[in-house]
Amino acid sequence: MNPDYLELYLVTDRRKLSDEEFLIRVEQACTAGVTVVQLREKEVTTADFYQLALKVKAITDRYKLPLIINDRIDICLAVDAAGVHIGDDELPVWKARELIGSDKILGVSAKTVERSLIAQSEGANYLGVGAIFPTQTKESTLVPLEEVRAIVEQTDLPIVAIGGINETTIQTISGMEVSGVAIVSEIMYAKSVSQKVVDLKSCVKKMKEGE
Ligand code: TZP
Repeated sequence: MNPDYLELYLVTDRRKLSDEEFLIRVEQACTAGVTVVQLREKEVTTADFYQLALKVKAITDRYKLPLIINDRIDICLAVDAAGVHIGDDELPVWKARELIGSDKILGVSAKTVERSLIAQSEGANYLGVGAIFPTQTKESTLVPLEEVRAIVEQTDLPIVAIGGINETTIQTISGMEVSGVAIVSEIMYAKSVSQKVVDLKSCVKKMKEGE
């Protein structure tokens, strides 16, 4: 996959929003320049997830952005999303790859070099590494920055850093050679989603230039 798509990776969260407000915010983020959207839904029926995925896909299609579905391979296939992102406690990576086929994007969460190398050998296209900073969004142990560095050095896959990323914390990973950052709350619950995306994009640019 083209690692440029990982630059500013929006992971959605709908818990504090009405459906209407949620879709407006996703669309604002797409207009302002996120490079990929992951639909992440935890407490939802399959029927509702499917309907929501169709609506979000209509938005990402308009902006020619890839839509990645968190965990649910069935939903990914049902709406013909660009790919799926799986965590530690999901199917083995090779089985997920077998199910989605060779054309779809497979993202895998990894906290260690060991898990990253397995994901790489079993068919992942990119790694989501985190949480690298404390976050309220998900209960997650922190991945030390030395481990992030080791994963970057020892794998050939593009890496997206996740967890507690904002305009300040992003400076800490400057020059680390990650392909991008994945963000939930800082974008989804921003006062102005558009302005936040514009500001974060300029931070990501600096991060990639090592400033
Ligand atoms: N995986 C690791 S941390 C995290 C996920 C989904 C949540 C990141 O959320 P936020 O709000 O950007 O800190």
